[in-house]
Amino acid sequence: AQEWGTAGCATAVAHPNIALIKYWGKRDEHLVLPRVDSLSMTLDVFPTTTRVHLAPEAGHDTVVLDGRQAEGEALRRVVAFLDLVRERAGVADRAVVHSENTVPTGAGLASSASGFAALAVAAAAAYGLDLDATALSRLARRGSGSASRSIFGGFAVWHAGLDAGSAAAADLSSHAEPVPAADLDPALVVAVVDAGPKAVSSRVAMRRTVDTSPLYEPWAVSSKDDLVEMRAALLAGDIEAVGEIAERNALGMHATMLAARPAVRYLSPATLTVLDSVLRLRRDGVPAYATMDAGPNVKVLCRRADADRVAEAVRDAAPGGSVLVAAPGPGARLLRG
Ligand code: 2P0
Repeated sequence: AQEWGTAGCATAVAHPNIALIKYWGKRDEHLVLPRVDSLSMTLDVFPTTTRVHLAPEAGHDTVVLDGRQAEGEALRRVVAFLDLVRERAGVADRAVVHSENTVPTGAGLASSASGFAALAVAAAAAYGLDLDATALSRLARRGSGSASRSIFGGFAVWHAGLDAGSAAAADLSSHAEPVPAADLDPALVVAVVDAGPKAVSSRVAMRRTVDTSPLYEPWAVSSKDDLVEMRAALLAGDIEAVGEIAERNALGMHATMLAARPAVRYLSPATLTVLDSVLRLRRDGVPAYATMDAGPNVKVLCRRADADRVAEAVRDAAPGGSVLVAAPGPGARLLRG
């Protein structure tokens, strides 16, 4: 086994995060600069473990995802990311990357967030870059926007960053950081109603939404207010306010996609059935609030004390799916060995 943090080889683990204020839309595709600030909770489930070791003799990078050699777009994205790390480190060596996901890839459960957060931490260490969490967040962002938030545990806000000035200034200013929160003791009940890959990638969908949806700008504007209110609700430990803001922000994001031309619709009949069950829970006095990402699956925010009841209601609503209960999880970190 390698020593911890030994240059040349490193292994890191990262968890997915679920946005309560969504990232949707880029203002710079190359630098992965978003149009809006976003805020998320990192989960304690579905970690990705990634090992990077340098292969000085090799003429190309090798990327193995869940035991299968990556090709096409998936390979291209990892190689482009490693190129960025190599450029910073001044080391030209190719690498071998092994990554194991425990989340269904492409199902709107943010495997790219845990994936690029783990890759950023492992690759930086393997190439001998000494980066703090802010710099790792900035680096992870270049792989996938939402990965910037998975560098941190618990609640994190990803700053869209400066608009004026140079590209370098914008790049420097766009990273995540932890968000202060009172003890909410939250749970996130994840209802996987469809674990298959999505029809339209979030990258393509957000581009089309920004380019063609008449609802995009109004949502982006209201999202700023949502973020201000969300920060206050987190500080106050007000889970009902946190949930209400998260739910309306997510529904608004989906509205922007539905209004895109052609429409992007990730919500399925099973999604709506689960949303109905969440409404019924609220009518019965259980604070439970839904959020959905670039897929049909539903994540329900509630108090940890109510999680079993919420999970049962969601399971009854979507009998074909799988349901699990997540809690706030840790930030990305290096592993020994
Ligand atoms: C989010 N999503 O805030 C939003 C909500 C999906 C819906 O971040 O193009 O995979 O790699 O920067 O991070 C999914 O987008 O997109 C995402 P890229 P990413 O979690």
